[in-house]
Amino acid sequence: MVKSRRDFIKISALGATGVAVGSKYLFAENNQKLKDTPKGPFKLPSDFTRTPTYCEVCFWKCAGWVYKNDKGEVQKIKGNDDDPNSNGRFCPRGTGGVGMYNDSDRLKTPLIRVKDKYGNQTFKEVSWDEALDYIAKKLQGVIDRHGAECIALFTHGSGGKYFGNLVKALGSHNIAAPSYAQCRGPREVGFIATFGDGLNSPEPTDIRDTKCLVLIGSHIGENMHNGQVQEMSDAIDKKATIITVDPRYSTAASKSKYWLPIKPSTDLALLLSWMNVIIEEGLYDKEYVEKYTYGFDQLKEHVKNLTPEWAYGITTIKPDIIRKTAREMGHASPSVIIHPGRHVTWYGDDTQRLRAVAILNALLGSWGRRGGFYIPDKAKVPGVPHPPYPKPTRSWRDAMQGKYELADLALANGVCDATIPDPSLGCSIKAWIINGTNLLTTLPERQKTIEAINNLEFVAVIDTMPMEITGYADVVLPECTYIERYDSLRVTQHREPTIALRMPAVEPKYNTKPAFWMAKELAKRMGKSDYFPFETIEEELDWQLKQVGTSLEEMQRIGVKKLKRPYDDLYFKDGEDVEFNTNTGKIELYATSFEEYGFDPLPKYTPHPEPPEGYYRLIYGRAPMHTFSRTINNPNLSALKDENYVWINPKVAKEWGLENGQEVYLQNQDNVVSSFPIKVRVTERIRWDSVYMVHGFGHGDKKLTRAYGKGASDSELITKVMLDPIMGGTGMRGNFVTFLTSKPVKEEAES
Ligand SMILES: Nc1nc2c(c(=O)[nH]1)N[C@H]1C(S)=C(S)[C@@H](COP(=O)(O)OP(=O)(O)OC[C@H]3O[C@@H](n4cnc5c(=O)[nH]c(N)nc54)[C@H](O)[C@@H]3O)O[C@H]1N2
Ligand SMILES: Nc1nc2c(c(=O)[nH]1)N[C@H]1C(S)=C(S)[C@@H](COP(=O)(O)OP(=O)(O)OC[C@H]3O[C@@H](n4cnc5c(=O)[nH]c(N)nc54)[C@H](O)[C@@H]3O)O[C@H]1N2
Ligand code: SF4
Ligand SMILES: [Mo]
Repeated sequence: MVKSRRDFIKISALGATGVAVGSKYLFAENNQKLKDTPKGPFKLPSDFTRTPTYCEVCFWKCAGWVYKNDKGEVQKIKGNDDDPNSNGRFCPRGTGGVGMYNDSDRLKTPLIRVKDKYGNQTFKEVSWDEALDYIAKKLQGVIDRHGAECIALFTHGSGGKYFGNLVKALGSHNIAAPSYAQCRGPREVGFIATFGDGLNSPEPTDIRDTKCLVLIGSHIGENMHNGQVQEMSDAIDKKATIITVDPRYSTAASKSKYWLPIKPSTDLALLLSWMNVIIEEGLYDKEYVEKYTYGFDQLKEHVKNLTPEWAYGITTIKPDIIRKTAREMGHASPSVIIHPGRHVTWYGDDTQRLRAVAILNALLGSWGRRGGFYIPDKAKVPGVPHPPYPKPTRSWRDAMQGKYELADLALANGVCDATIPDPSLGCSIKAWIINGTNLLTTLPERQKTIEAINNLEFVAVIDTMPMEITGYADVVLPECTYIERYDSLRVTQHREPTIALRMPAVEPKYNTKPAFWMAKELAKRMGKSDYFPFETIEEELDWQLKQVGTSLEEMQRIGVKKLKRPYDDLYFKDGEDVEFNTNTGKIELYATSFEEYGFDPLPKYTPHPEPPEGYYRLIYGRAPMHTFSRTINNPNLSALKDENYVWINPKVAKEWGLENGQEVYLQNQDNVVSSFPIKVRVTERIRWDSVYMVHGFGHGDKKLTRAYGKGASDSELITKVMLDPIMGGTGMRGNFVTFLTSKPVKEEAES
């Protein structure tokens, strides 16, 4: 096996020595006076105290400080200046995170279902002991009857680490997050096939020093991933060329030299024609391609006829613009980034589209180069010692019948499939633990998710809010918010490795608890205490931190610890020999691993279904002040935006007689009608063949007093997926909608 360059990077050495402290770390004693610490850009009263945290509003995981007044009340959350993910500044959602703590609709105490099995939140309030005993008994029952392999965990968020430890200790490896097969999975697989390395998070895009940034869908500015938004703004100040490819005039498009309003679903044709121009006009980085890549001749032959004129007929982008933008990239090379995007599960051929993105970056020599992609580094913090996990004999993969072997993480949709009984496969999954993921709005094909749930013997949900998913739980465990708890250390990659601490600023409100405590209590009840060797999370964190030369006491004071990179190796050095973690040890323009598995080693364009007459493609994205469905009820953030709109081109609006602000219901190709109406926004900023809406709205639970019935849910209308044959991702942009000016009578009679 050929080693990747990153394998040679040694464990980061920490300078500081640990300060020994006792085993109790009560947060109240560790608050510091603001006057002892550096001041931020604006002044807070000097009797304010602060405690470190990292943000849980999205998964960029910015590190910051929670400030309290002299009465001990939370007042403000701000970034930590030493944190590379935030550079001391939080985005609007992170600042509004305090609303999550203050939300009066929060889950307040453990709940056990009392009647009508699924969908409705009919629960009785119970004590923690009752809830935990009940879960332990139910899980043990599943293990006794079917084996531990019939337990699955869905998770998105910090507590997943502790529930993951529990589930693995019980003997199951069915642990899936929607941030893979519903998000960045195809990108990781496409880049691993090309460079031998994925991108992970935060993506190592060297945006601040780039000369040319190409955004294909990635709507940075609405997608508020913090450091990347800041770097794009720096790049614009430094006169970088921005090229945005999007059927919608996004915020990023408005900052761009070129906006390419592509016909949706045709990006792969554009990417291939860019390769054609870059190769034909000799704009590629010849030395780099010669030294580091494999398969250039095959690629050249493959794109020979895929000219801008060919692509024009498919994408509607003029040949002249395709050539001009290709030359912009060529002239900026190697300080150019064809941005890989993040939510890339669009049309089912997503891994191949992302392969094309990776190939283009390789041709332009941007991987490992300043202004392209830097080589990230990450602190090596040892895990807690525990006995080996039992080896499962089965997993969700058995239900895939040999498909998706290139998926490097579990598929949330795969776990769902493995829950729907199939007699040919033996046992299906029988119990779900769901932590911090609102599966009904997160997974497409809601009917399938419900069908899977209906086949389960037991569902436990750990959440902070009464969301759609808690309605399907047998037991609901209320987690305290991130402002009220410790969690595992934040260890993310960046230009410099860092460690960040989250600690409680205040005691948990209501009868809520942190995930560490819940998982440990369940482990105790199920005879798995050995897997949680520390009595408290403070002891566990302190032990871990001491292994790397710091301590909980130091981290409580500084929040973020910056480590030194062991070598000066942020970029490849001129002429340096590099081995890549691929079969050939080279950057594979021609993917031998795909060939091995029977997939096209070079990406091919194939057309996708078009909307039927009177229907429009449903596309979706982000609003700067919201994260998925989790923030819609947040009092601070719903005050900024409490409903979404459906963007419609004026030509289409005229045809349908629709006006700005008018309410419509959306009906999709499978006759599914949105539960709630959505207001029309007539705008030239969207192509005539598509409509656009922000994801996360249209909540159907009345317990969410601010979010209930506001706007419409894209998730409900995504009843059809285009599966990625390579890694099983769920392409979600092949759904088409039409407009109804009133709700169909039949639907009303049912509700
Ligand atoms: N404010 C905020 N920021 C977030 C998040 C959030 O919830 N809120 N979530 C974070 C997460 S987890 C992710 S994965 C990212 C997602 O953010 P990105 O990876 O940037 O998302 P995209 O899938 O690119 O989708 C949005 C854009 O794609 C365009 N689009 C639709 N169809 C097509 C097409 O066929 N071709 C092209 N070229 N463009 C198309 C849409 O018009 C829209 O502008 O955002 C992250 N940042
Ligand atoms: N239709 C459609 N589907 C999508 C997307 C889309 O744009 N459109 N985007 C996809 C992408 S890119 C991603 S990454 C995923 C995101 O998927 P998810 O992360 O599942 O998104 P949310 O809908 O925000 O659900 C989060 C849940 O976690 C709960 N929660 C919040 N904080 C905490 C906490 O501290 N502890 C616990 N225990 N629970 C907490 C919230 O109340 C909520 O129920 O969705 C994917 N699915
Ligand atoms: S980008 Fe915003 S929401 Fe996401 S972690 Fe950072 S501050 Fe929080
Ligand atoms: Mo995502």
